[in-house]
Amino acid sequence: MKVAVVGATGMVGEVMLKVLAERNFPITELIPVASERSVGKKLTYKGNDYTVVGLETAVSMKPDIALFSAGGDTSLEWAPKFAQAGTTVVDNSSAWRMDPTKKLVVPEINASVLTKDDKIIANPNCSTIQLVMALNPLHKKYKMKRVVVSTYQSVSGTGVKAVKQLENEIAGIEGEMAYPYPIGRNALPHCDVFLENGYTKEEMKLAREPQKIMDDRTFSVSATAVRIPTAGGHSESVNVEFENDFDLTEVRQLLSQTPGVVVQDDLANNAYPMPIYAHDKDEVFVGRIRRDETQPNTLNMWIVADNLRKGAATNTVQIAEYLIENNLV
Ligand code: A2P
Ligand code: 11C
Repeated sequence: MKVAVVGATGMVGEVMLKVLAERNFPITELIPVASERSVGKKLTYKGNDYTVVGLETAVSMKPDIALFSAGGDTSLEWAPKFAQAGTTVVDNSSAWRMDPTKKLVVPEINASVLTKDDKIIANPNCSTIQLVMALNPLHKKYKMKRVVVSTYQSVSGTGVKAVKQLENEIAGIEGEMAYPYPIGRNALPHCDVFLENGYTKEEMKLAREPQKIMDDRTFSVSATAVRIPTAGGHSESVNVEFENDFDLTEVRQLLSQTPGVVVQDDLANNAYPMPIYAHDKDEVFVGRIRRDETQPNTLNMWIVADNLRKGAATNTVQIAEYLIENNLV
């Protein structure tokens, strides 16, 4: 496969290259793509040097697959141009996720919706992916009515500038600010931009994307998204009300049997998911599984995953793997 990585010099792009190499993705030709600023720069993949090219050049090279993570505007403008040239695009931005003509895919849940005609495929938001990975098996068994989620999100979700801001604050150095306030020793109830309804865009991604991925509008999700001074992954406190009652042992069993999910829930040994464990791993970690004692059929849990891996790069690469395995490119 001739594979373009658009945004190869960015935070997610770098992890994409790492994940492609780790998983031995069948690449015959790698095309690293970034902005004009980076054209000519060298990148290393599996010990070989590659030169970064611009978008125009990349389209003309007609890759089989293009993995995009260069921001929504780049995706809106360039994904259709690649698609027109015959390339299948898997896009990690928010540009196409809610477009009714585009599929929004977490392979463990709904890869079967993909066909040869899908030329632009959307990768969900990082905080959505880890949430639905844990919700899906429980929904199938007990049928969800309502989910209330509060997130504790890593600065790596904002990008290099935010990681640098946190590092600078820890080191006591003044520098550029990615956020309107300090992030060290702070918590910002503000991920992505504010919308007219008073929610942030990140909160609305959490409210809408799960219904599309799980192809079910009978449940609702209410979200509060918060940025905290951590770097390794996003955490989520999740309260789920089901139509049917559940058994906690069975819940743990269902989650343990779900590919890509790891239950970390041993209170006697202080074992629960944390970003420092989830960092650099592909799995979604679930713990603090307990009954909400204030109302029937309701569960509380804590979900953590590396937002740059399963939340972004790994999920994108898994979609591409599915396309190849099923002769859809
Ligand atoms: P560049 O490094 O040349 O700016 P991050 O999210 O970590 O900031 O990374 C964004 C990625 O998207 C980088 O690889 C960046 O390239 C790339 N990118 C940003 N804007 C464009 C653009 N207009 N065209 C192509 N690539 C872009
Ligand atoms: C965050 N979820 O951590 C974001 C990052 O819609 O793909 C990714 C933004 C997106 O703030």
